[in-house]
Amino acid sequence: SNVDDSTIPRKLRTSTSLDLNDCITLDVKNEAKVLVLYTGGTIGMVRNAEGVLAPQPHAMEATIRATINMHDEKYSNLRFQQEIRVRSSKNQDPCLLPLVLPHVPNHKRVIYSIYEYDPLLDSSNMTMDDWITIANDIKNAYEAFDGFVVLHGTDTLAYTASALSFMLEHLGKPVIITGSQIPCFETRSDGRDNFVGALILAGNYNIPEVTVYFRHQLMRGNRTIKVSSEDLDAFDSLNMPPLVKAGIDFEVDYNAIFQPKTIEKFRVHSMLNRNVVLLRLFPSIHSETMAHFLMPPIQGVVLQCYGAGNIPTNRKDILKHIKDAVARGVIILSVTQCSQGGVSPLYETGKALMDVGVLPGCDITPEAALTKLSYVLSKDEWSLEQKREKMQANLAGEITVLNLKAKSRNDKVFLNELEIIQEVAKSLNLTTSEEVKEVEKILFPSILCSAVYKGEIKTIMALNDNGVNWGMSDYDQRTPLHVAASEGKTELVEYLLKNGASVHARDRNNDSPLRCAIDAEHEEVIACLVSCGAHLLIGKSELGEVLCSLARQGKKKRLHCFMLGGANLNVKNLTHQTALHSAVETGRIDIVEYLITQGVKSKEQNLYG
Ligand code: ASN
Repeated sequence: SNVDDSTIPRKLRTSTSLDLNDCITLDVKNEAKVLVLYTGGTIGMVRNAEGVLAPQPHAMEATIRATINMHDEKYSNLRFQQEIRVRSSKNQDPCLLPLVLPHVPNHKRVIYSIYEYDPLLDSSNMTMDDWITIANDIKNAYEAFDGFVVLHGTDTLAYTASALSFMLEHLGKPVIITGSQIPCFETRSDGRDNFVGALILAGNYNIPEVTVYFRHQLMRGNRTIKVSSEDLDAFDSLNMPPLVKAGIDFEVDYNAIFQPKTIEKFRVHSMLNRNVVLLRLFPSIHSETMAHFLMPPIQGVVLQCYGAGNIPTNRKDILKHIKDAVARGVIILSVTQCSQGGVSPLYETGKALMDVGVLPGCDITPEAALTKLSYVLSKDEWSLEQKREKMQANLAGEITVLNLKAKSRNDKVFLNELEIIQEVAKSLNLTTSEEVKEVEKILFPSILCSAVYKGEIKTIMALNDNGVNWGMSDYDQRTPLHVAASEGKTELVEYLLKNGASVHARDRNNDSPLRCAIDAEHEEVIACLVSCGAHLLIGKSELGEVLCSLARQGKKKRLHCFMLGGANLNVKNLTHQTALHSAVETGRIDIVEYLITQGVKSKEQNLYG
């Protein structure tokens, strides 16, 4: 070329660049799988011929693959080379290998796949049907992934996040919704950063909620509102602090994470009632407008009132319309027009509404109120009275209810165990409360695990009464539930699950509490965990390998535990061998008998016929 060589800095011309990727090592145990549902939005838009932004199909994934901080091509090739070989041996076209997020220190490798919706939508074009599609897609892929990221337009993102928080019942894995204000194809895009943050969080942090990740904050989805159409800080959660702040490190507020209190499997409620309306009061509103909004087929109304839930009490016509609608069985929920705070019966003008049967919506957002109403009204199995009760209950962290159980921090001091923290602080000459807090943060999870290990019921209950979050993990990323499962303490497993412990948490070895219970052969614990939705997350051939090896060693009870944990005993290893092949080969009659009574097919062929 004609480029004058002297314009290139000397250092660049002479140095041989060091390719760090050549030093890549696989760490299969330290991987997390995330499914990305790409529904549309600015994040994947380009300007069309008229100069306006519109979704661009089939463009996002290629761009991500070519972006070095979003995809590690070398790791993916090395990790999935077997797949490449198998496909080429079968003369199949080479497939697109999974995307791999480059290494993030102290975090698992995130392996992810993007499932692109057709058509991609500007979120203003989305409807309740799209929420149902997203919910069902998550249901269908639930067991195969550790977490989910939904790429979504920002305009109606808060509605989708709120709706999903109710529809994904007993959710045990993270579902993180994100998008961007500037398309990811543009240099200044905020989309890449939002996307990467969401992937890391979905694969690494045990936050089993529908959340929104935007501009370095992870917020509870049903608390979020779009606050700006221009700023990159487009979302806020004004009535609740964020669950995670992403600075140099991810700072997780474990105590704020919503903890489910039931032993139930994850399921999707895929029906919504569309006869709902959001009505914002304004001075001098027509009586007819009001009446019209409350008319059949409307069954639920979110009434955005002034300030702390006030309406004009001098408008008897309005109150009469409301009273008549409530009498017809319409559920009316009052919320505030303010972006922060909620409704409270502070004023005469607010009490008047309660007197005619309007329900107070506390500090719920209008988006969450509308979607909650739509969800609750679609539950045919609930009576009108039950529906009214549910509207006032905290279903998915959408309203603030005072936790009477959670005592003030000072009350924790009476726990003997916490004296350890004071002792350690003293011996380290720590003086400031910040330093002591830091020690507490490090020691607390280990104290929880140790109390469970020793079965100190009184301490555990006292910790629970103090509002502890059972999702905290020790230095090995083991949660108290891992410990209880390994030790076969069924009652404690049940207690922890009923008090919010996460059934899908994984330790440093990538083991779940279920895997711990299987390896320690605790049948009762396995049954309890399975009833809460626990499942094995292990590839078929890897499972085949484990089962064959157990059959060869004659480990009948362990095989049985795998079966109780959901394993298919017919599964094959890489050489197409089943546990039954291995048992026959090694002459383990009792294992052969056991496998056959479990319905294992005896006519399967392995690679050698
Ligand atoms: N109109 C876009 C959407 O909601 C806005 C965005 O994503 N920033 O799809």
